[in-house]
Amino acid sequence: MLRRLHIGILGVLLLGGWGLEPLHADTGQDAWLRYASLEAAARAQYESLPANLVVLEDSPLLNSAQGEMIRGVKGMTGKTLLAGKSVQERAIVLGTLAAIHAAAPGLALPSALEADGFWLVTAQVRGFDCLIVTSPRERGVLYGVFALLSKVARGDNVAGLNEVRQPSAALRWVDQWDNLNGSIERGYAGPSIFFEKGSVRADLTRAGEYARLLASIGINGCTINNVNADPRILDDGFLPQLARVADVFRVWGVQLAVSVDLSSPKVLGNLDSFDPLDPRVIEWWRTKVEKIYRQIPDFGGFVVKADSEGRSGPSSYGRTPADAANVIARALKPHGGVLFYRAFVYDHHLDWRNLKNDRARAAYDIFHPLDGKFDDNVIIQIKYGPIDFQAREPVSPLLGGLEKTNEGVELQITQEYTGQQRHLCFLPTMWNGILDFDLRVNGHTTPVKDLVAGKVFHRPSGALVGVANVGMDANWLGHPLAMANLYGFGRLAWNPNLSSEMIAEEWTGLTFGTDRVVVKTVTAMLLASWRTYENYTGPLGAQTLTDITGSHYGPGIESSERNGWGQWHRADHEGIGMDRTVATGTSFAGQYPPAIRDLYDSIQTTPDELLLFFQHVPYTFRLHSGKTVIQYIYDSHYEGAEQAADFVRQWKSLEHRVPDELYADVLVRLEYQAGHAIVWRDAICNWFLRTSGIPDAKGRVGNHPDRIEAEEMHLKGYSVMDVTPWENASGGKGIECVKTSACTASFRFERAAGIYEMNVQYFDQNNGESKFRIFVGDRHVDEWIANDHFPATRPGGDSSTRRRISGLALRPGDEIRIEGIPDGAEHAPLDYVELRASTK
Ligand code: GCV
Repeated sequence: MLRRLHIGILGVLLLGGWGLEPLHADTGQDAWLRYASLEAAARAQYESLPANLVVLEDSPLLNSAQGEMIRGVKGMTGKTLLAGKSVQERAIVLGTLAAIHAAAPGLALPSALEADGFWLVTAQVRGFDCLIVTSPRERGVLYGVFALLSKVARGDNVAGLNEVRQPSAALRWVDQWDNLNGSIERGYAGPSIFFEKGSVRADLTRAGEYARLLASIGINGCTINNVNADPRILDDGFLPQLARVADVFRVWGVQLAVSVDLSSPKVLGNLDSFDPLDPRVIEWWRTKVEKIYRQIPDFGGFVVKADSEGRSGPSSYGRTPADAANVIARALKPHGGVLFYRAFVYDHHLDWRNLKNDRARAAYDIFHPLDGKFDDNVIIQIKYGPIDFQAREPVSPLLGGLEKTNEGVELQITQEYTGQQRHLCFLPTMWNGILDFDLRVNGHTTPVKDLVAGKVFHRPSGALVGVANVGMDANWLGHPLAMANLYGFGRLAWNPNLSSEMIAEEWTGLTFGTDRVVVKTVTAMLLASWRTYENYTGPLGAQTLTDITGSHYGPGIESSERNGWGQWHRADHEGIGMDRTVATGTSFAGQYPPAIRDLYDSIQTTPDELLLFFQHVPYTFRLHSGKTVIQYIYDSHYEGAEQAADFVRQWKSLEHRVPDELYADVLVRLEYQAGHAIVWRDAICNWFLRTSGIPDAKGRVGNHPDRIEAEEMHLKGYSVMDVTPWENASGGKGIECVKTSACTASFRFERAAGIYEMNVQYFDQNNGESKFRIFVGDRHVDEWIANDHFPATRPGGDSSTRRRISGLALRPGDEIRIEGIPDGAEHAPLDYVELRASTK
């Protein structure tokens, strides 16, 4: 999390000097359910809403629906609805179809409404004009209430409503990767809301609030623990704790599920085997599941990660994933539970020297031959791409490779490879492309959204699963704008036909209110952000060129190469890309239905954005755009960094239009992102320049006239260090203060007198809190403590960050001095200083 406010001298003056009323504090806890008071004009149109609320049945879920309706209307209009049990006058009426039918027998109900779907309609009940929210099930009524409130919050007309909404897929789940000790794998927003020190938290308030948020976007299941599952989750003693979570979920219609480890019968059950076909193992699963349902009657089911990244699996006994999945699914079946078996199964010890090896092939190679062998309550959970949540991947061919098996797509809300919630990256834009992608199975129109809804092959189940990883941070995901991804996932899981534009606008309106300038600006930023992130990180489908074996955060271009993990881009001095064609490559392209295979198999037809995923080409290869690959790499990285800088400018236009704390919080993050985009840009451009030997036609790469390298300054106490990999520091080097308690680095300013912006590029590790002080001559102009939390214990691309000092008056001959005071293992490391004449 970024917790320091980078507000330079001018920034401080501006913030303090505007004299406008600060907008009220907003921690982000209520997310898109703020129910903020509507402006007078917007409120006027809801004057005619009935003053009464009738809930026809009594149940915990309908109580939630009732409470939500009252809370929402009160917050937005100031009116308190009068609750009742029967219609005596005009009312908002909530009830299942059966109850509505009993209350208004003459009303023709929509026949096609299923399960979680709902109907919002204005109709007469007992002779009174009512606004009815109904569904076959109570959960659908709750969804209807949220939909109605969302309309009001966004100023939609609710007079004369007649709207049926039906979810596309039956199962719309989120997975949390929470560990029992309270940490979260790939979580970027504080500790778990479910677990603490090996147990379920005593206080589950946040878990309940999370369930409410999930319900508001139609999510009906949540797996609360890491797919790298701790077997103790199934310990008999743990089940009552799980039941407590189920209790806080139930009132919001969210079913509890857990990830399980396949070796549990052995590790936990003291058997000498976990062979899925061993009768004792079968019995163990049966008994365990029975015990769960005795305590949690509406338990959702299990998620299994097996034979993957070191997890135990059926291969230990020569069994297939179908053998393993069915045994557990049969235990769940009598209780109505489902089993998600993840297709993320691959060998991470591949021989990288063998050019035919390809991790991308694994899911299809393993699961396609098993099509039809899985029981009906098994869903194969397939990551959207064949690798692993990269910023750009083709759609997994397995999504088109199962006709007699249920399947679900797994999307990643937590931004593991897309900036870890320090960078703005709105993912529904990418998800639209995935869900709309037509795999042409059997030569027909078969978009992913229909395949995963089970519509194409008339499967009993279909699913969209999002890995969410919210944490205890008040605003759930760390970056205030990251919640657009959770919201967007839920909306797309319900209706995959929604466009990212619609989602962005909806979310912005709900989160920030209806100020058109705010909605327009934030929506534009969100919509540009995924492509921007891709631009300054990984080009042309080469995948995110990040530190694959470590943090998955900053640049780490060669980390993917010469190891068994198989995320290779195979860049050398001549060219780049994985040859995955049928004729000369790994044949991965051949896993797609013919029309798509042909598209990706030919270098002429492979879309530019995926070129390097499918083809190995020389740097001089010309894209469809006419640009060479190498020039595209340079240009896209410069464009990306420029776009990231533009987010700062766009956000600044919203000062005093969004709450002050939120404004400042987002600004800090966007400024950091703009700086980190430069770190990415330079690392990648410099690496490709050195590797290819081909200069940037625009002369930018390697030329930084405004930069003063720290290693070239006058050093007192500081020593020069090599940074590895070299491309993650300007010039491959930085300076560190190792031997003394304080060091200085100084240089003379020799440019024209004027007002300058100075960026100090330094490294902020998480194993110390160094202090920096800046002087111009005797003038103390700034100081700060390097106490951000980046995933780094040494200087490099993960820890590289910048401090901006604006409005700095400089004259030729001035001495600029940086004083570094090390702390712990962080040696006040510095990379460079950049001075730009201020445009103001
Ligand atoms: C939970 C990637 C992530 C792992 C994750 C794994 C998975 O490899 O880096 O943290 O494990 O995917 O999806 O199982």
